[in-house]
Amino acid sequence: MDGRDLVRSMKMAGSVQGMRTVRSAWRHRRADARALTPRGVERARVPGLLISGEPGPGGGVVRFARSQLLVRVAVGGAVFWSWDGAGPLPSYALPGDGPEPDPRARLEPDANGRWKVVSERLTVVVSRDGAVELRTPGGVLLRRELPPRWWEPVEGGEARWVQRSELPADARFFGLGGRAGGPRLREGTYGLWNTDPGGRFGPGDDPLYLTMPVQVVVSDAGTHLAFHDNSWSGAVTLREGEEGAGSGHDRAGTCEVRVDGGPLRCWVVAGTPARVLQGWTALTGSPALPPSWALGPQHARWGFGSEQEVRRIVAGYRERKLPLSALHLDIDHYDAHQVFTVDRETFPGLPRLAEELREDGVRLVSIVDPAVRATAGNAVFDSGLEVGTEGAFVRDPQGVPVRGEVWPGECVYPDFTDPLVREWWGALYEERLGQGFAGVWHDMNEPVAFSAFGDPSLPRSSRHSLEGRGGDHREAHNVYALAMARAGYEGLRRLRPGERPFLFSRSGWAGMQRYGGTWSGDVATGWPGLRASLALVLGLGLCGVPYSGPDVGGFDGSPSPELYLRWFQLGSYMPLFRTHAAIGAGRREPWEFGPQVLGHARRVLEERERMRPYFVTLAELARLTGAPYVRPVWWGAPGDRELRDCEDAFLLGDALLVAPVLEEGTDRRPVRLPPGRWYDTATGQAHEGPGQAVVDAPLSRIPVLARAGAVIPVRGPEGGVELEAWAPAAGRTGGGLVVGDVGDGWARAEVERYTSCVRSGRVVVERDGEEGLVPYPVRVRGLPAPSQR
Ligand code: MIG
Repeated sequence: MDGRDLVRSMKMAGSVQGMRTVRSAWRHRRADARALTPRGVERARVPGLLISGEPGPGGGVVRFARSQLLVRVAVGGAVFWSWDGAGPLPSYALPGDGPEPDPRARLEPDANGRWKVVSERLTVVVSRDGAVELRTPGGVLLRRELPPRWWEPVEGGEARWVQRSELPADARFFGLGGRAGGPRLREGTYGLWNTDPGGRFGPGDDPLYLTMPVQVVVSDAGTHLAFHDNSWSGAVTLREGEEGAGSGHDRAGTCEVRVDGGPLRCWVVAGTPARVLQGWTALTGSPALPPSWALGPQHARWGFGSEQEVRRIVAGYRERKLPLSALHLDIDHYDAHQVFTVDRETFPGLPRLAEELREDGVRLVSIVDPAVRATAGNAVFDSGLEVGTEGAFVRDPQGVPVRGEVWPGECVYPDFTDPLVREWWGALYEERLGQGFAGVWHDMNEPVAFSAFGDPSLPRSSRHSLEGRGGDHREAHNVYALAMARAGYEGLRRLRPGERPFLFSRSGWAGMQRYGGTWSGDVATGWPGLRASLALVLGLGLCGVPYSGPDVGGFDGSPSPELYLRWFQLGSYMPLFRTHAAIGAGRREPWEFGPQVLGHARRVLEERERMRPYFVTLAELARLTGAPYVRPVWWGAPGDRELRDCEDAFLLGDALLVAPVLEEGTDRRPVRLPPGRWYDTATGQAHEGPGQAVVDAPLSRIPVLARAGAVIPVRGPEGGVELEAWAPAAGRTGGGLVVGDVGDGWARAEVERYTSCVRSGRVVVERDGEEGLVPYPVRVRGLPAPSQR
């Protein structure tokens, strides 16, 4: 037992469920002890010396004494390499068959006994001992993979492996999925095993719900993303390098990926940050476009408890004229916590309630947990037993369904890695739609089995279909939620083909964005939790999952009015803007913190609604290009080291720089500015970047700066779109993109492009094409510089 275990077992001790979690933990431990043979004696292996090279599609194969290396450049520029003959498939990250090899890239010998593959964006150089270098077309080193090392059990079984790499001394690491300690990942070891930390988490907790072996590395040499396509448990150890101040004695940054089994294969995408994310989404799929209402303010609570309470809350928003787009029902509305049921006593007329709210412009969203209570008479359990020849549930090596303790009691777990199970599960969402829900919120899908000690999930020996290949939980665990998301997304599409599904999920893996978004999970209430929630959204966005947001106010306890307000202000610039809290935690409605907070919160909600056209535009751009709505400040200037180290601000699209207040008692704060002129949107004051500015941050607002020249679509006072144009700096031009709101269907809006410039002292906005005519009112902000007037 480690410290976390101890806390967990103390929390549970005494209750009936506590007793059961102790029993369940022992049962899972025994199951693994029986089924998973200890690794015993292992033999280490390295590739050995290079023997020959053989060109093939997009690159070729380099043979070594004890392994072989496949290098393949894909169309689009991503580079794939693997050891021991692994190909890109099968993969849960890639939709379909993955990209085709680029026929122009070819393996060739170089003068020094090495082999190389030259492509447009990357040159791969393979040395005689099996080190693999990735260089820019100009020859600058981005990453050097040292020869890998395997440990193979002499008695047979999966080989573990480790891959060490060296990175430029100035490199900074980001990503690895959702990490509370980010956004910049400092020296440390980050687990690769989706985990419910239990109850709540802070910046020191790792791993969390949504891990992925995706690292984004930024250095003077360039930006790249490396993805080790392997879902087994593992860990990544990072160490930033150190520069020898011109002495020539730089210490390289290092990265070590250790995995407990499965293929050693990697994709690398390089270029500007925008190119990297575009390449990554080309590889793993476009982000699902949320329906427009999912870009409005949302509210949730574990424990609304009854229809009356739901009505009271929604009326509270209406009476105070606070915009609200969606309300979420948590597990307390289920009958005895069983998924796809409704407690008829407390929620007797859910479809009617949903309809009423709908008329008020409020959608209902339902939580969906994967675990199914294992009792005959529970319709979901009964129908699951009939799926295929062996039923829908994950089984142990003897073929008996694996049980775990979750909210409904003793449960079984659908095996979402089986296509038949996905189809069955997807069809169950019909019940949710029938109850009037407009979207779903996947929870507990790491998956969780309450456990007094050890891993709070399924035994690693549990069997999974893995698309018919067969395998165990060691391989399936990290893709469990991804496969559940696929089941839900495809089910909703089949059931309601005319509407874009709204789905977000606590756990997931590389490629998650194809089906929906995610959220912070149970972020601890407190100032560190506020910071962690920004880290999560930034990191996930860089891993290709653009739609996410925190539990505004934090999950547990009661935030101070100040903390609540600062969280509310930050959350309002995140794609998913949702207040939420645990059962028993304090309230999170904006009017529960006194009249002053209510007044400021109303302004925040109104501003979010005013910004809706911009969010709609950012959502479509994320779908098209993979660029997240919320971006690190170095997005457009990765060569600026100060920006790389800035963790307390972010860009919202190209136009806005948001500098949230992350500390108590602040009314002014410094902001690190990217190059160019930035206007404080509240005061209109101009600041010149790159550099630092100090801006006002009174309780009523957080600083938001607009890039000079930006053209931003906003909602006008009459409800239609208008363009907010910020004066370009002297001698400069600017612009912006606008994507219309097509509602909740599949129609595609055109991407309109606008430019801004100053002519005879006036700011002029024109549309590209259409003879320059702008179909919206334009409001100019920020004054042209005196020299231009
Ligand atoms: O074990 O459904 O992260 O948002 O309110 C807790 C109850 C289960 C965890 C989720 C949280 C949700 C809660 N769930």
